[in-house]
Amino acid sequence: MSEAGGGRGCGSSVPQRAPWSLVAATAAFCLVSATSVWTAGAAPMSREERQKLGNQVLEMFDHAYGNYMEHAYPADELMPLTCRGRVRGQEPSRGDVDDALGKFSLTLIDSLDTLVVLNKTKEFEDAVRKVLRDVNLDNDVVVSVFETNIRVLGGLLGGHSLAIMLKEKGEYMQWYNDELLQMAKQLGYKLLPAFNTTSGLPYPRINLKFGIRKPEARTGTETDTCTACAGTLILEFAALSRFTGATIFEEYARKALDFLWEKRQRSSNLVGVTINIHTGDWVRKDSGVGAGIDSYYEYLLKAYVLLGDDSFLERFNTHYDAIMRYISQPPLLLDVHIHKPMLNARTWMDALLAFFPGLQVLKGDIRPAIETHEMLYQVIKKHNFLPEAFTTDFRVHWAQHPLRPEFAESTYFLYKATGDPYYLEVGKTLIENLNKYARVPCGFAAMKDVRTGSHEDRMDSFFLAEMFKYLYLLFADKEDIIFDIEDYIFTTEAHLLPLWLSTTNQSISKKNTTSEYTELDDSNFDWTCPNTQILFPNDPLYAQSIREPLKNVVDKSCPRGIIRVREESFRSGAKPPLRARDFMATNPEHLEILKKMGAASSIDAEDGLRFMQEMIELSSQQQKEQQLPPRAVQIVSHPFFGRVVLTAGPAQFGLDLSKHKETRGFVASSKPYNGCSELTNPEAVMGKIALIQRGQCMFAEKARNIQNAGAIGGIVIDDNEGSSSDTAPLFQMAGDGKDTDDIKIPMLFLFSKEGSIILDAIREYEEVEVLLSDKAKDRDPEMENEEQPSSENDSQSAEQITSSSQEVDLVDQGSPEESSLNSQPESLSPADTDNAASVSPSEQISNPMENHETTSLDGECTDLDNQLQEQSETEEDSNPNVSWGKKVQPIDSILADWNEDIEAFEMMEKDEL
Ligand code: DMJ
Repeated sequence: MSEAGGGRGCGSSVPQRAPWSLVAATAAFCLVSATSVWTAGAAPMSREERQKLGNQVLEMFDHAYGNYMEHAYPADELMPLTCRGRVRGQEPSRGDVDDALGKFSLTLIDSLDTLVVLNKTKEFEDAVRKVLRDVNLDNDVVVSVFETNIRVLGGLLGGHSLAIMLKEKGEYMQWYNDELLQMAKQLGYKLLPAFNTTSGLPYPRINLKFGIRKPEARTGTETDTCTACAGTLILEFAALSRFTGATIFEEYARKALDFLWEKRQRSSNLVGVTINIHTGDWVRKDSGVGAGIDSYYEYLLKAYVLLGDDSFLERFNTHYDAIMRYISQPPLLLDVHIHKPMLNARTWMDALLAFFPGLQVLKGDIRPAIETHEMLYQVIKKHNFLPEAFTTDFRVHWAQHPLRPEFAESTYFLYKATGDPYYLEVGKTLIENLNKYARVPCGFAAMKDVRTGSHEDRMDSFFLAEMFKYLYLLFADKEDIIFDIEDYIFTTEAHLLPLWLSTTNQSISKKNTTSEYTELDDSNFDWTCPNTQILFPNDPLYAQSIREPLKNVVDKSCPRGIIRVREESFRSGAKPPLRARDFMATNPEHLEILKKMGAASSIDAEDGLRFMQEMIELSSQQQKEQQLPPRAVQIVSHPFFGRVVLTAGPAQFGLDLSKHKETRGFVASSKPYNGCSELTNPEAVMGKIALIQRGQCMFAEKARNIQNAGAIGGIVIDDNEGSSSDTAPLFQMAGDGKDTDDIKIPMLFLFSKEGSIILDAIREYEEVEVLLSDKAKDRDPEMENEEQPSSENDSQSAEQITSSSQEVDLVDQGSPEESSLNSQPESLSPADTDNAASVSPSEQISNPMENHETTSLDGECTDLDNQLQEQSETEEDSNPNVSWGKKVQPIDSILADWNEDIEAFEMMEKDEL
């Protein structure tokens, strides 16, 4: 999400609007002046330091954008580990994530207005020319309507908005004649068939060439969409209508919003996560402010700011009231059920909700914004990045982090609102972490696992569209930007739309359906926002005083204290209800409470329902945690210096890297490469980390052979060409069923794609040193200082690796390259038959959770439980509040017993509707 840079505030000239709209638009931005008066609290940051940080952001942007343009363009995205473009269809499918890729040079379009914000006008001019020359919007590819709208339509409109601004200034873009707008219009018409439903809610996907209905379209059978997907169109569609005079776009977007509003749950005023586009029934009835809903709320408030239509404000305020009543449990924001909003639907939060403090700033509700932001910052300090999901007691629930910008966005708006230099320090930390952990020679790589620090070969376009804008703006003074940012509103993808659109082609909105609210009922919300211009100068320590009590909320997390206990319990003085995470099957009192649940009173029944839902949640959480005990292979030699971290699977034998210090050494390929017999090149692997190909014998046997040759560790590389931890689940290498205590060296497993990064590096640099560990270590600053590679050099190196990976040479009999190419024999030898496991690991253990007992031909992949049990026990030790880790069995069996009850509850809930 993003917010209105809006704010024609603080005395700037404002088009005719209702007086309140002024307040909404400027709530955040009138406060900018607070920056200069700040005298207490966090130490102020000097202009020099802010400039230094701003320059650092510019350099980082150059590194990301430059590498995309050099190595990926015209592809949609850069793959920063392999330093090439991601072309849909040419890479293993990643599922829904790929629906953003339409073969339309996504990253370039998404970056257009960032170039202008970052004062790179010349580059902007070049980029616009490239878009006009190269981009085709008519590809036979199925794309997400939501993503195409926010990234591509929004990107073109943002580019157009700033192109006309520059043209008017008279220096740049003098040749520009609305070409980006024409492309935007063309794209708008391509998206319209998606709205051909009785509800007016759009289909989630569309074929850019064939639309929805044509047989060639390969889409149009979907029945559900997410609320954000249907409710995040109005800014782009209305801007398109108002820029072009073609009213149809705004009309369609308004109709979809009207329908969602109609379908809100009337007693809670909340919306669910997914909705049936034909019937309007809620498919998922959980409700929060993060994934699936986030930008629906954002667009209601911003539609009011941009379009000046009061009904959007009333809707937003009605929802906001419900959010603050049910979902907000400061500093947490926890999903609830739309029909039973006192019931939490989850015990974890997702990273997308990090936009919400920014939206609260726009709304003018600063206190909870400060609280939630502070909580999120502490999670970041613990894990370096915000994991995709984390529990209410701040453990990692989903460890990925695709370089999302939401937290930076909220940081920027909080700084604008409070002027508190604390938020500059937060921004500085974000910059440091990005450079330290995500920067790779060819761009910035998403984190595959924040716990290990391993990377994913992915740099999403939103990283350039949003992250760099917010970070740059955070440190910039007004004069650092060539236009007045406050004349624009940010879309959810941080694209800039001019606020003057509110008075252009206004007639469009009048004939639309939205305003059934001619008379506004103003009883359900305040018509005024806290005026922070008055608030902050009077109490410069305001923000700090709100943060103070939360200082240690993550380290000293005590879930019982944080999660809301229903008000009734407090009022009656009764004991708080039993929560699933506290449940112990051996506790007679707990068993007694369980028996009572579902009995007489409705409160008991509600407790019972919640308890069961939490049990399901906890159980799947435990299983999730047991799935993946990843390890890291970090390349530490030149030119990587620890910046490339590969996700590796552990072994059930050999040195346990989670308990011992990491192992560091140069790598050498073993001969034979499969490591299934005594090595013929012991001198080459002696004292090194041996590379061995998967297959043909047991993992343990390979380990023994390389150990006997004097290797200090081993990396087994998958023989299944193209396999990758991006698309296949990691697993543990199992022993051979015998005693494996004799194996003392650490062994890790890499899928083929990650393995080839090391093999390519050897070809390029010969001496390649790696670190095997359970968590990537900080980069080696000494080595880096010795040779600080420029982004150009880095890219060059990475490019060389990439090109060499494409021309595999087969000189050496038994070399890794050869073996890997020949690893799929046409007919299987007896040994091969034994080893039919050299089918893909995903076939062997496509879901480790369900196949704990599966043994491959390698005899390799087995139950993870024991080791993971150990891990979760360790974690429990350090966190006395987490006592459920040892209760896997009881929870499972209780769940089985209760399946019937759950179904009954679900029926009951249905009937109620
Ligand atoms: C962006 O594409 C947009 O902000 C969207 O609304 C949700 N989040 C992603 C980035 O995380």
